[in-house]
Amino acid sequence: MTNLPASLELERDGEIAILRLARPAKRNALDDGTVRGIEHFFANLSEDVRAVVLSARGEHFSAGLDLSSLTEATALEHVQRSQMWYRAFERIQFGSVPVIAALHGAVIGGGLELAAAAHIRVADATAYYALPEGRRGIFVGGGGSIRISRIIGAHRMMDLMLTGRIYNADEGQQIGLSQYLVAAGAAETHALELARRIATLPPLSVYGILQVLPRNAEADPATGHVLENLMALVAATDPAAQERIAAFLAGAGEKIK
Ligand code: 1HE
Repeated sequence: MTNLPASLELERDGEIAILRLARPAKRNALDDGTVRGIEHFFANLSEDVRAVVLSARGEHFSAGLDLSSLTEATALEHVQRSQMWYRAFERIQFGSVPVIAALHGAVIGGGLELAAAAHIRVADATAYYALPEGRRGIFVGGGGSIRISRIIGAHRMMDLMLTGRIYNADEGQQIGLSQYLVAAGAAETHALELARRIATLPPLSVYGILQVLPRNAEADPATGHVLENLMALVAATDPAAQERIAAFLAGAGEKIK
């Protein structure tokens, strides 16, 4: 893919794309060019990409919003920046492929908002999480009040923002900020292993999991049941599902254990 800013680095590993934040001298602080680049990348994914690993160069995943961008912006420019962050992160969350974030070191502010847009988060033992926005006199602006509060609960998010509390990697794992916790330095490798496994899923299953499931989690049960039912019907009649079920019944399919 062309048109990525220097702060982003792309690598391909078969059907997996690895997108890395690549501005370690600034602790991968997210400036406008980087967020625009993330939006562009996810909006223009090649059709042969089946999963994305979102990782970072250097000691830290991301120190959050590039604070230098706040110094001379008007209110309108702030609103426009937030709109850009929303577009970029929605592209991740509601795009066509699963995104696995590989976290290490600082996962702070907008960096945590970015990670929260991914479907799976793998953290290594060096990861830590903070939302210093409150203490800097600002507020989250990358959808964090929606995504992060849904992952850890609004009361925990309030604590992070009011007190400047830092969760270490173990604590982050306990409250669901990460779904996998691995040894220091192993997050990207583990994320890649998961991505390879995910890449073998039939596309209609992936569609249901990425598009229907999160919307149903917010839906009223009556609507949710109808949508679930329709999705189940569409997936089950797909040849990919029929082949897998037939293979299992013939003793040749994948076993759970
Ligand atoms: C930055 C940023 C940044 C580092 N914006 N330039 N985020 C924060 O409040 C976190 C701010 N950063 C830190 O607390 C620390 O940098 C770290 C704990 C992440 C890492 O510490 P350290 O000692 O390894 O690095 P450093 O010496 O603090 O920073 C190295 C350089 O990166 C330095 O620049 P230099 O030119 O002097 O070398 C820092 O200025 C620069 N740097 N972090 C700009 N964030 C959509 S709304 C979301 C709102 C938020 O994200 S608020 C949270 C902002």
